[in-house]
Amino acid sequence: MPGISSVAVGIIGTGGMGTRHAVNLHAHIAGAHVAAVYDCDAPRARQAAAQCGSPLVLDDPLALIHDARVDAVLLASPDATHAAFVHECLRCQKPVLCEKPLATSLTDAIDLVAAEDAVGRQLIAVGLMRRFDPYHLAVRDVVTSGQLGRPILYKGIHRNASIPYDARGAVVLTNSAGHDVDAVRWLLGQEVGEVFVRGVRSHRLFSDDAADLLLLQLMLGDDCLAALEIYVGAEYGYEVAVEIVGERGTATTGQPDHAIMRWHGARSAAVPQDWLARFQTAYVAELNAWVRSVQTGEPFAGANAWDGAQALLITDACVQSLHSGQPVTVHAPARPAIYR
Ligand code: ISE
Repeated sequence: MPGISSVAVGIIGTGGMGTRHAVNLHAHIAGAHVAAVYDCDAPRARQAAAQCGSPLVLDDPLALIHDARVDAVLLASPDATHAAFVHECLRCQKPVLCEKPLATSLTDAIDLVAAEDAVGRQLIAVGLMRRFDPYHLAVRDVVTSGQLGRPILYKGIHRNASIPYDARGAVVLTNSAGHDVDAVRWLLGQEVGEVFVRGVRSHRLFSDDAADLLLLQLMLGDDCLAALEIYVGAEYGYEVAVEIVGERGTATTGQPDHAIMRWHGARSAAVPQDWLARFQTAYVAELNAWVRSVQTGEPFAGANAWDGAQALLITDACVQSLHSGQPVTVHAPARPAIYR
């Protein structure tokens, strides 16, 4: 779509994340506007529309994808619907920003990569927004500058205040840990070769099969480790942090700046309660980069379908490890030319 002055975006799914994207697009992104929205809950779609310039409210997601008034699609519907909608976007060759995960099964993700490869150019962007977070970008700059020497350990924490879905380990891995394994690949510039995962339920009142606190141990090449805590029932708030240990030093994501308050004999700082608050800057930067890529026809600077599929390849191995109690080897397939 090179030359287009304002990209008409159709949004599928206007829950918390979709509405945040709609409002961000409307309020913060030059060169794009919300042209249409769809949600299976029509009043919710109308509510979102009222907050982003009163675009069309459509009652069929496939009609939205095919609508000639929509140039590009932003997908924030439930995870299980992603693969089918992305396929539809590829069929009519429309750029799509799909919230993570790209799909809920590895097979579906591999099919999407093959379908995009057959189209011959990148149309799929995946919403792995940590790649646009200023704190993560600062760490990446230090790592790629070589000042720390060779990275030898990635330590990550990822805590959610409450569980937004069922707390079984497989869902936690696909829906939440996908961010972490993507951040490992992106920050270290290396592929994961082996995973080992343990999980427990954090609260005894959770069902017996809950595993909302997971420890992931990853091996990258022969000489680099990653240790990830994924804890989605943390109650006190939402936190994501990373420390990279190199041969000669470390780099850590500073926490977002909040006022330190001294009051009633205590010193405290607020903790964000969810990802919408913690990653607002990243969501806006991600949208900006996506809109520019649609306007210029250049590949998106964030995660592409290949990255989305790699996240599923690794979390799929993590599910196997969690269930078997054994380390699992990850075999990365050859990367198609359009992603090189
Ligand atoms: C949620 O879907 C997100 O994308 C958040 O960034 C993540 O922290 C959370 O665990 C997911 O459920």
